[in-house]
Amino acid sequence: MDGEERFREIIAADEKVEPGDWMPEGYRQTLIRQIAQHAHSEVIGMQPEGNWITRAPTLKRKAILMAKVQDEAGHGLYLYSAAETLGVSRDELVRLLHEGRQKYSSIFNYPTLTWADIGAIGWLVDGAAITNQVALTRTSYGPYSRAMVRICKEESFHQRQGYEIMMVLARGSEEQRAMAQDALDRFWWPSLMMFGPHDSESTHSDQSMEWKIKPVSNDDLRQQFVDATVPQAEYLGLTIPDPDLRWNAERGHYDFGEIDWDEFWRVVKGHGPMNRERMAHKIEAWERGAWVREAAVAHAAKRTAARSA
Ligand code: BYC
Repeated sequence: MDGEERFREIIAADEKVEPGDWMPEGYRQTLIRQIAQHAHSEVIGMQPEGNWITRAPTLKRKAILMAKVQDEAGHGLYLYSAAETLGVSRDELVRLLHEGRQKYSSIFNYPTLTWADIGAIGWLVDGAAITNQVALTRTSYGPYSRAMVRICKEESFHQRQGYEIMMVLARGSEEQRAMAQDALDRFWWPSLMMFGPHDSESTHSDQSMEWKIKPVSNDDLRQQFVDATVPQAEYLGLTIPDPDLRWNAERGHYDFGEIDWDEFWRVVKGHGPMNRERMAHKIEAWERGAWVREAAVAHAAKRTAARSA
C-alpha cells in the first residue's frame, strides 16, 4: 500500500496519523498553522492574567493564579513540541509570530481591567477553550491529539477556578456583583469570537474537517459553548449581554444574537485594544530571555560532550 492510500485509510478509520507517516503537504502545513497559532495563544494568553498576579486579593488567590499562568506556559511547550514533530523548529514559529506572519487568538487582545476579569477569563475564555479542545482530542494528528488530552485536564481546573471567583463576587457586596456583571458584559462577545468565523465564512473548515483535523465546526462548537454557559450565568444571577438570547425548544438549543464581525476582523488583523502592547511585551520578553536560552544550550552541549568523552 502506498503512503497516500495508507493516509486515506487512517483518516477513514479514525486512527491517528503519526509523525513518520506519509501525509499531504497541505495537511502538514494546516497543522503547523493551527498548532502554532494555538501555542502562541497559550503563551500570549499569559499576559492578561499575569497582569493581576501582583494584585490578586489574597495570598491564596495569588498562588492559584500563578499556578494557572504557569500551566499556560506549559501548554505552549506541549504545543510547540507537537508542531516540531511536523519538521518545523520552535525558533522558526516564534520568529513568524514576532514578524506578524502567524496569529494568536483574538481574545487576548482585550484588557483585564478589574479582578473580576480574572474570574471571567477562567469561566468564559477557558470554558470556550475547553469546548474547542475537548473536540480536538479527537483530531487526526496523534501528537496534537495527545497534547489536547493533557491540556484539557488542566483547563478544567482553570475553568472551575474562574467560575469560583465569579461565584464569590456574585454573592458578595453590590459593588462586587457589579464588577462580575461588568466583566461578563465585556468578555461575553469576545469569548464567542474565539470559535472563529461562521462556517460559511471559514477559509479552512471544509478541508480541515475532511482531514479530520477539526472534528467539529466553528458554529457547532460556539453553540455548544452557549448552551453550556447560559445556565451557569443564571446560577450566578448574572445577565448575558444579548437581548436576542432565548431558548429555542424546537432546536433544543439557545438562539443568540449576531457577533460584531467587523470587530472580530479588526482584532484579528492587529487593531484590537491590546494587540500592539501584547506583541511588544512578547518580543521584549523573548529578547530579555535570550541569555537563558543560550545558557541552557551551552549547558546541554557540555553535558553531551562530557558523556561522549
Ligand atoms: N483569533 O478558516 P478559519 C487558551 C483566523 S488558548 C484569531 O475558521 P481555522 C488560554 C484563522 O486563523 C486556546 N484568528 O480557521 C490561554 C484564519 O486565518 P489564517 C486557543 C482567528 O484554523 C491562556 C481565519 O481566521 N485555542 O485556552 O480552521 C489563558 C479564518 O478562520 C480566530 C486555539 O488556538 C480567532 N479567534 O479555525 C487562558 C484552538 N478564529 O490562518 C486560556 C485551536 C479564526 O487563514 N485552533 N481565526 O490567516 C482552532 O481550533 C482553529 O484554528 C480555530 C479557527 C477554530 C480557532
